[in-house]
Amino acid sequence: MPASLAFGLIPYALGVSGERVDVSVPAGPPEPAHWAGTPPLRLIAPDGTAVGDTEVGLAPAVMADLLRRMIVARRLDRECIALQRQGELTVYPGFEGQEAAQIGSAFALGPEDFVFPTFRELAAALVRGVDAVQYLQYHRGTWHGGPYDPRATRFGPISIPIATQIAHAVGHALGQKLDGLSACTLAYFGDGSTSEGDFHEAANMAGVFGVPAVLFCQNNGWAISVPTTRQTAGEIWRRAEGYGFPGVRVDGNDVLAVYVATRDAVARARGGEGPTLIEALTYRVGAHSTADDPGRYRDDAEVEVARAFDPIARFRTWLLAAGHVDQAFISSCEAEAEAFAMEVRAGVVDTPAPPVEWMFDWTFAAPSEAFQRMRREALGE
Ligand SMILES: Cc1ncc(C[n+]2csc(CCOP(=O)(O)OP(=O)(O)O)c2C)c(N)n1
Repeated sequence: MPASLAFGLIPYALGVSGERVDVSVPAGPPEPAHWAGTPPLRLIAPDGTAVGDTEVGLAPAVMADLLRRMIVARRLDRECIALQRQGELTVYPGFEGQEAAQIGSAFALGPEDFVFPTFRELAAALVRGVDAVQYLQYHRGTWHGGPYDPRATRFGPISIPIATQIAHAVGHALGQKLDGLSACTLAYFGDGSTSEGDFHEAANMAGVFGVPAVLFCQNNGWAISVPTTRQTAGEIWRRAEGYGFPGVRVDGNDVLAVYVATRDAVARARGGEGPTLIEALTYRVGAHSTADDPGRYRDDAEVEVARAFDPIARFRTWLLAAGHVDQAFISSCEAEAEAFAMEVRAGVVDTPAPPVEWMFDWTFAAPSEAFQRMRREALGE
């Protein structure tokens, strides 16, 4: 029997003469199923030890700030779920487990770059300086897209129709190129979105026109109840080759690796070298949204496997060991996160319902007579 035939979890196989051959893999937890295949770019291993060059051009204080942002974002995410359960938000899609993918990538952008998000990028929005209370008005149902100013923050409106924002991003990037600007446009999307025609059309156009865009896929293992392993038979990052530009696979739970992959892709875009597709391997620890019950389709054991790859624990371990932070710093981050979550909660709860006429006022530039009649009826005029 060839030595390559291992038996389940038994860390040895039988050699050609029947002797035991050690085929145990290096110590470490089993990876989530959708991480199989090509090893991703990784600088820090799940246990917090460096496995790549962690000199990425960020000062220790800046790296500590990345950890702070992840801690603050996670605490707010959990508060948002509590707010929804208490009836203060209508529905909310959590991002727990995806903090490194979002913060590492958004952090690599400059103020002149532009982001086209899905509905799950609150952590990236915070990096861009979007006001959390304003952002959450979308989920409170008091505004269509969050009253933050996409032009000021260079963070576009939340996009619910999956993959549509990729086409918007590519169009925006093409416009920037035609205007002769040296700026990059980044589109976030999930693994499920890559099965949409919009993804193909946008990626194809990005390649043909060589637009300055980063197509950033957070492969979190699930598209509601469809696992990545049933979403696509190939590896997402490899699709870039078919469109004529580079693809990168990165450990999306390694914030430094995500930062480096995105920074390099942004530099390519700004330098006129065209788009890059990044597949960040991550995991959606929570439900798809507060309207979802993952217990209907996914085994809790799978979530436990993924927890061993937690992005915050990993980076915290490495930063502590490197002497870049101490326990007091982490405690201060947690205290800040708590205070911020309470501040955002108060802001959300205090948000008044908008005037009824708003839903009429900003729908049509030239409202029809029938539409104007509806407006008068709704306002009792
Ligand atoms: C065009 C379109 N089809 C279907 C839906 C319903 N829907 C909402 S989220 C989602 C799955 C998205 O999965 P993925 O792209 O992997 O992103 P994730 O939710 O995991 O962040 C679907 C099918 C939608 N919003 N838009």
